[in-house]
Amino acid sequence: MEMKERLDQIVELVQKGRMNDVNELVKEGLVQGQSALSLLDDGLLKAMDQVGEKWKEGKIFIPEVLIAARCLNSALEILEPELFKEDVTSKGIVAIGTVKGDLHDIGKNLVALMLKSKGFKVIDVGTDAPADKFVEVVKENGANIVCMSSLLTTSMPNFTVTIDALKAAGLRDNVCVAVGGAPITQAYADEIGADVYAPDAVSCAEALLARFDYAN
Ligand code: B1M
Repeated sequence: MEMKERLDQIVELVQKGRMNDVNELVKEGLVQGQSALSLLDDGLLKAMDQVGEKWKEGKIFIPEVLIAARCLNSALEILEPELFKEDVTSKGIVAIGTVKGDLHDIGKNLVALMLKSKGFKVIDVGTDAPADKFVEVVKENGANIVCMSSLLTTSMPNFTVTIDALKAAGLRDNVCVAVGGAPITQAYADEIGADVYAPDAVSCAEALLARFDYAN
């Protein structure tokens, strides 16, 4: 199958929630030398963009969005080892989660994947993660970076709640706080006193690498 045809099929089948078929196409693409980044950007993420648009226009509903998201998360697991081809040495320990009140995990998972591929050790705090869970994970694992994701304007204020909890636990000065998610801006990150804002997974990994790549 041609690469373009495979990508088109992935875009279509993710939207239909055909997880096994999507996984097979992704595996086949990798075997035939298609790049993991192309399968991600031009296939899986393109599909999710279209899902978002259709949902906004009222053409599809939450169950369809959910099954598409499930497909994407499953295919990400297949792509993960391929995105790890670099020589990995730990650059820092990251506690990453989606803040309380928010269940969106695709963006968070992508950021985690990119960070792992750049040599960071990543601990997933999960979704709907309360401030004290972030604090607990930082303490237990000696994390020096906290990445928080929010996709909802209603959950964004929980960045501040988490930063306050880190301060109360005496940990704020020991960790770099990075924030991101569709409604987040640099101005908002500055306003709440975050150290890093990243608009996407790749720039998040690059920004943190620039701060923590002691080896180079
Ligand atoms: Co939700 N949802 N959703 N949803 N959902 C949005 C976000 C929304 C914009 C849709 C819309 O109305 N157009 C809207 C938010 C509006 C707002 O607040 N301004 C919305 C809403 C309203 C809701 C509900 C409230 C709907 C309802 O129930 N009435 C509900 C909330 C549930 C909850 O969380 N408590 C809800 C539910 C859901 C589903 C469960 C159905 C599903 C999530 C499934 C899942 O994640 N497993 C879902 C989805 C899939 C979406 C859309 C369609 C897609 C989000 C996504 O995964 N994008 C979304 C519409 C859209 O964005 N077009 C929408 C792909 C992903 C790769 O991008 O997450 O932006 P993103 O991540 C990027 C960057 O933002 C950045 O890097 C990532 C990769 O480059 N980034 C970070 C993200 N986190 C970062 C952290 C960092 C750095 C960068 O740390 C440093």
